[in-house]
Amino acid sequence: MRPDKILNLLKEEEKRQEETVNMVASENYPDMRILKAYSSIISNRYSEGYVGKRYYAGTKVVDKIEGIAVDKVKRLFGSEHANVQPHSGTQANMAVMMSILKPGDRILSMDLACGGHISHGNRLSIAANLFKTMHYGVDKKNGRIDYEDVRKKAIKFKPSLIIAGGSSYPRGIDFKKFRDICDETGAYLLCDIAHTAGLVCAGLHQNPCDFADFVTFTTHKSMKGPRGGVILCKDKYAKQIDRAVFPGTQGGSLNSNIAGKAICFEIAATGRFKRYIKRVIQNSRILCRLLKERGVNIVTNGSDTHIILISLENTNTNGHAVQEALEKAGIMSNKNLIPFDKGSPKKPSGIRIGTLGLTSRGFTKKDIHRLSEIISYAVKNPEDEDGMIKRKKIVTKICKKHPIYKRNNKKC
Ligand code: DSN
Repeated sequence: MRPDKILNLLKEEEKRQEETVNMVASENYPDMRILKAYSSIISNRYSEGYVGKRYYAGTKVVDKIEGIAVDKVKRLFGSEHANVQPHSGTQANMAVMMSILKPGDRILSMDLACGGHISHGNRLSIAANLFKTMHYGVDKKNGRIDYEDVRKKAIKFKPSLIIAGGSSYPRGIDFKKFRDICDETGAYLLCDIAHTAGLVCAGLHQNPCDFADFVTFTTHKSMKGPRGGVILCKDKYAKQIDRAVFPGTQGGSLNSNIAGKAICFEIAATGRFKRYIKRVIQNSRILCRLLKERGVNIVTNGSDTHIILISLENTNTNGHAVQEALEKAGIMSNKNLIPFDKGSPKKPSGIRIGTLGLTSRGFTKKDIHRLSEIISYAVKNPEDEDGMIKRKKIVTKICKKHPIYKRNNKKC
């Protein structure tokens, strides 16, 4: 194989991204300057260790970049300490667990089907081999976290760590209530804001740094940055967190990602970013309303974030079939479990969509209106291949109006 083959495939992917709508709730388009930093020569360097304490020579510039990233993210969230080296959100969560728990300790976290995350001690994660996990769920009537149930489970299970947050919970989370439960039961509190970190920066979600012992997040979702994870914590945990990341659970840091993170944190502090997040939430609410008007069921009956979880319960289809139908129309989404799902992870009863990417591209209300027609058609007629292919023309036309990178990503 010639290396050109891969470069050509990258061009093919660029075309695919430009011509389709990415409604995967965990993905976004970073600023071009971030992409540039991300694929730069700084990735040639090893820099194991931390700023001023490296195991390699020639890390003067790397130190400056990581120092800027750490300072900026601390200021952004009002945190005492930050570690910007985790390669991903899962790595960040693992490092927090390894920093404070011993094998056999207990974790209380949100059930995956109710919106949690695999890395929160789900039976499929490595954490499940080391720690005992109990999950809390949501209220069957409204799909929202039942804080009294979390409290009762914490009193009974006596966990060392309680985790708030996840990857498909569409509503805001009351971290203060989690803090109170942790104080009552003596547990550490980890808030995983992988999805909502950008909303926190924009002041449109409660800031967990006011309540949590540890906060983890990823930089590539609502933060609109490079792929990667971050851990925030109080100074008193700084040493053990840093040790748990390197050398505990990771080797050399990805300097190019850290350079991208530094730019991402700079942008996230601007008024333009705040306005972008506001539009993300507005678009999510508009889309929820339009889908409901077209008879589509939404878990929790709406959203406070960019995440919309469509329920296919009581229909004769499943998330896999709808995901495939939407892809034929040029809309990317992902099948997802919903609370109390009777299906399986491969054929769950939900489909998760989000408004981060389309808002970055500047989709208008009219565009969202058209998308709502296509999504509701796919939910009701996933087998109609011709119908979906016909609708792809509409999607391609909308996409052409809103290129991702042609304007140097000047528009947020
Ligand atoms: N895979 C991410 C998501 O889709 O939310 C979480 O790790």
